[in-house]
Amino acid sequence: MSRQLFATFLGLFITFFVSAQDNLPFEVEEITRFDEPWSMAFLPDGRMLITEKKGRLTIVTQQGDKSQPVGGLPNVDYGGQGGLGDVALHPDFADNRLVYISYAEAGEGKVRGAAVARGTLVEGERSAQLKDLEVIWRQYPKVLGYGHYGHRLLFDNNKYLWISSGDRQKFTPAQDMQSSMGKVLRLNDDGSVPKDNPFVNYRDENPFVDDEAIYQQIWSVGHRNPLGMTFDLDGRLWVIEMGPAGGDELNLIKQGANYGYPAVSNGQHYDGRDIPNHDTQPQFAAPAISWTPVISPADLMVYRGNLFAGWRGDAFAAGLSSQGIVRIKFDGESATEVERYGMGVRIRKVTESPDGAIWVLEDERGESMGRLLKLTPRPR
Ligand SMILES: [Ca+2]
Repeated sequence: MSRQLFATFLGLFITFFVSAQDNLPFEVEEITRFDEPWSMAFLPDGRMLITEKKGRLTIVTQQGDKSQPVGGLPNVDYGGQGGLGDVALHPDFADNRLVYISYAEAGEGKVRGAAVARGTLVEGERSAQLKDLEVIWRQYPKVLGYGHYGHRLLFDNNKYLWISSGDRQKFTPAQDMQSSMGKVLRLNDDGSVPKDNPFVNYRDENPFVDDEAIYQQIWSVGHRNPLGMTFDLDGRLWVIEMGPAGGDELNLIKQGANYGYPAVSNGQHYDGRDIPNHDTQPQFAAPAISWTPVISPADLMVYRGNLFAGWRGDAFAAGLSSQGIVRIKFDGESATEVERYGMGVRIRKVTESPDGAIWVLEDERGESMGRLLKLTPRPR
């Protein structure tokens, strides 16, 4: 390409990018940058814990000052979609300093699976570490491949830990009660099983099922790659998942329900094989929203603040292939996409600081490539 042509393209690109940003209803401020950041959680003092897929956990101030990497983390199995994943604080973090992380863990041979560990965040003058790290959950079974770990973490007000567990691109395990793949799980904060989980007594009617430690964890069945989990203001649990070719889904999660994958989907397999649509088999819970073309949802949060007038209670989905943020409005048990904000880059994570600003991580690989952005209302 000639330099002149290149300059023309660059000019067009800048014009497009600047005008696109001008149309956004918020100011976008770059705070700092990371290498493949995956998730973040706000500490009570307003600083953030931020994960990077290669295995780094960092404490970051809202001005962008980074700590040394937090010590005591496990070896993560970095590759494909795997690596260090989510980070969440125990609801009583202010008292117990417990931090939960999810990550891809290598097994014997070439198999691997998601795992969740917790440790106590201990901060010295110049360093911090997760002390007494303890693995409290392992995706079962470990399988070949690098995809669809899921492993989003969420605590509710009753201190239950919710884990979204992807199908690891193996399809049928999402319907198998002897696998934790392709499920939404509910655990106690130490990884044990709550006695009122919906499938605690599953073996009474299914005597061939032998591994009670697995099916008792399950809250809902038939998910593909659920990457976003959030509660709405009324306490309903919503999960957003990547569909196959077409058919990304937002699902209202109900105890014991089956969301159909891979028996039904509004998308089709990547090799072109058809999957029956959701409406052909009403025994499976249908999505509240189904997206074709896909948005590739990587995260979901319900906005609880007041800084953005009129957005309280709305959900925001982070979009990878859609390179933006999707705003969703709820009406009881139904949901509608109301607006989409083009960011020009794959968005991995969207969350909220205690003051109501919206914080975003870009899904970009390479040292200092993925930006941490702070969004605040544009003055009118
Ligand atoms: Ca479904």
